Amino acid sequence: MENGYHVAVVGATGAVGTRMIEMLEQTTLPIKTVKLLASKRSAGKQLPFKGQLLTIEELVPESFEGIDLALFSAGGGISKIFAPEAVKRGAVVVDNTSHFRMDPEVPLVVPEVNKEALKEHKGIIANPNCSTIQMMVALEPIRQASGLERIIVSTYQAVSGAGASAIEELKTQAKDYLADKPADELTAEILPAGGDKKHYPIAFNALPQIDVFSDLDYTNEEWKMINETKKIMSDEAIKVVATCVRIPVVMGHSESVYIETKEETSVSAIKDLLKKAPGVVLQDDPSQQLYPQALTSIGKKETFVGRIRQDVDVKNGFHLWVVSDNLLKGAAWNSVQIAETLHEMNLVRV
Ligand code: NAP
Ligand code: 12T
Repeated sequence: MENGYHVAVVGATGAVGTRMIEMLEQTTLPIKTVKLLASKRSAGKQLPFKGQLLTIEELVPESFEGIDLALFSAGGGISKIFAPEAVKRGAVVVDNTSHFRMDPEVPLVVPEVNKEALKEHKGIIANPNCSTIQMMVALEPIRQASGLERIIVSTYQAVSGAGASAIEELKTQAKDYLADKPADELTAEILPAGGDKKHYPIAFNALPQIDVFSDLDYTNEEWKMINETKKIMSDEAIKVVATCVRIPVVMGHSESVYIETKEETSVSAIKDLLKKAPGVVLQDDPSQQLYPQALTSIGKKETFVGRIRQDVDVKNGFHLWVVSDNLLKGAAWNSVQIAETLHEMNLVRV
């Protein structure tokens, strides 16, 4: 790096990519140039960056000549092919897709939790799943203080996690429904999962399927939460189970999280921990009806935690409500924060 990095954003026109550009406008990272990459369809279009218009280029292997840092968010298939091409040309890759996450050679990082894992990188660092990230930020301080025996999580996920076209699908269905179109005539082509056989309306609905079905009738999104938690917390023994549900919210994932700690603790001890925890904002005052909400999380980098209660039967059992902007801490901000952390640790090198 000579007084600034040459940065590339892959998938710059997408729901995540556009928020990455916004995070790069705000970052403390020294940046010399930004290159925006997408498909042929977008080549030649322009997007603003710090008051200038940058022209989008078609992604090709040579796009990475002279690039120091590449942020990928254009789908797993694109990362599989092009992340190694970027590394070959000397770039460090932060990948937002699920493609490399469980590769033992690839660190899976939430900076508040396991930034030390960055030291082992061999060119590619994986950004965890959005639902996993916010849960890790909320639970790591509790794990450090009291240990974690098990986690049972149910998610209430926004459509923006499934991309810009899923946001459009919800808006169109909502408009049609409010214009008295019968529910069974709403057009559904994307959700619950782009690659699956059947599609159902998300407007005025709740769909207990995110990504496709896999082993034991859990969905891939549920397996991601299970497997990524064990990897990030470096604890294969931690019991984790998830039910992932899509709801008709545009932005902000909400989660009902039940935990059992290894050691005895209390609601007030947990609240004290979370008040000081990095990346966490405690919003917990039932007397004022204060609790985290998807709408108020939009545009914020933090993870919001509230509704903290002791279980009524299990001594070491606690319930929490955890909310974050899925496109920021869940994707774009965590990636740029990883890049900032790599810079601070002098690790922006292959
Ligand atoms: P999106 O809104 O559909 O955007 C997709 C982006 O990928 C667009 O910029 C698109 O460019 C680009 N792209 C598609 N095909 C391409 C190709 N052949 N070559 C180059 N670029 C191509 O999707 P999104 O929500 O931003 O998500 C993108 C990816 O990020 C997802 O597939 C997922 O793997 C990952 N993601 C991760 C998380 C997380 O939990 N951390 C959350 C959401 C998404 P065009 O405009 O030119 O088509
Ligand atoms: N299917 O990067 O649909 O693992 O909300 C993130 C979000 C996959 C991922 C979603 C998904 C990922 C979604």
